[in-house]
Amino acid sequence: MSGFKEGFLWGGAVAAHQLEGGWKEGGKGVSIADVMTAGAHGMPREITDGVLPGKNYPNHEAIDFYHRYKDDIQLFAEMGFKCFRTSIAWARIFPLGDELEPNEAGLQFYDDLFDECLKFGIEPVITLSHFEMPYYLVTEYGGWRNRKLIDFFVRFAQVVFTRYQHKVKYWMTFNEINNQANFHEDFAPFTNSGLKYQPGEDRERLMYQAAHYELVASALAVKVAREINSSLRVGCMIAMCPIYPLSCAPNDMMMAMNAMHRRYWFTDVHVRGKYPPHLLNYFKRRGFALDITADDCQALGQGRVDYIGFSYYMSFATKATDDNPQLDYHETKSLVSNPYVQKSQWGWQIDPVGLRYSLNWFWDHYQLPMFIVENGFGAIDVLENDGMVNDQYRIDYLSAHIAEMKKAVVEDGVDLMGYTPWGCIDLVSAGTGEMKKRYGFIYVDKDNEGNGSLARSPKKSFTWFQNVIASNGDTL
Ligand code: P53
Repeated sequence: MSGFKEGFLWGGAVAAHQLEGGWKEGGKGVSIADVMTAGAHGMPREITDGVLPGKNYPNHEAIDFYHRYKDDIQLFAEMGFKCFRTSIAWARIFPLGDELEPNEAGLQFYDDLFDECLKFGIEPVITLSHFEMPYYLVTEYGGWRNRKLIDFFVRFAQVVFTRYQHKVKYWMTFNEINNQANFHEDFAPFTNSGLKYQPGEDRERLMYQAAHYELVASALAVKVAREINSSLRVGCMIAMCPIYPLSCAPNDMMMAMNAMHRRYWFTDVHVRGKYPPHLLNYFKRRGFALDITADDCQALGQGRVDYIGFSYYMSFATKATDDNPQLDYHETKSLVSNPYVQKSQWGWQIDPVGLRYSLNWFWDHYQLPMFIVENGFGAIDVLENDGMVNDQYRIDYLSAHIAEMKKAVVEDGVDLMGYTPWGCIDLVSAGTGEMKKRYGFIYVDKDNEGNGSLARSPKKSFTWFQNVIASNGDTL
């Protein structure tokens, strides 16, 4: 007996822009993912002003799931998936984002996709906004700095909840909404919120304002979902990288606590429906006068989420320094290397125990059911002459994480709904735009430059994960 619930949601996770391709098919509008070039570790993706000639935009074709989803879902079914997490590309449904009427061809595509999943008993788990808002909302409205986005998002949510209510039960609003705690770099503010900064703008204040509008939009979406169909379950989606103190020096401990405050207050608002006092105090200390109305606060209170979806890849560590007497967290300066853990080739710290810690941290704080909707190991795979990828390193990573997840469930008693490893089929990396940072159980023949036949082939981990699911987590 493994200890995982009956009906535990084993599956895999992807996001529309990272695998669909078909960037102009079926009336789809340009999304923010369509204006990001390919980068590499240490070389950020470029965010261009529209789609420019001569640049490599890896998401335009991605792995062509748009045309190949039937074959891919068949492979997921072979692995025994109980669920499949993907996102709805907002720009397929509202190509510009501010239309009053949705695009029927886009809606039809997801009807067909969900039907194909359900045919195999695979339950779709859907993120509404996963780094792919319509680009027009950036150029015309300035992205989520604009309160009008709330209405556009809620309309989108209402349309898809209504349309798919009998096909999709589990939803999430904003993918990794807290990534933008790193507002120092250009990536997360753009992918989370469609923010591009003018010189001299206060990035931090703007991040809090955009996040506030998103949290209100999320809460209103939760409310709308309940009105449409009370059996729908809507969660938040948090990027969980727990932040440890580098030592037991008291100031290191304080620094770690402050860092956790800055990265995870988003969860407080989603779950408790109000801002934590530490953050309101921080706004005061920094002199941030934000546009937060009484109606907003009421909406937050009425749209509390049903569960906590989160991704877990790595833990972080931090320490106090003399030049930071207030122990304020700065995501690009305050993080230090943890000497007790290994790193991936992209510098991500490998820490299975951190997953058990994270599950307990969420459980202590919120006592809501949890869903691990991403976890995985981005690595360079080698296709052998016999067509096999011997990705034992991926099996080692995932089995160590599942073992810790099991301890959290069996020994610690957390309430866990499911586990969907990231990039169950190789896809375009969000962070770098590379193909060679692979996560899949299924290899896709395509390289960073866009060459390859796009043929699919199961890796060694495919059979391994099949056995994990078949044994409900007993056979690791
Ligand atoms: P890639 C940063 C830290 C943790 C998760 O990431 C992150 C990021 C952003 O790169 O993103 C999530 O592809 C995200 C997925 C993404 C996946 O993790 O950079 O939800 O879209 O692909 C893995 O290796």
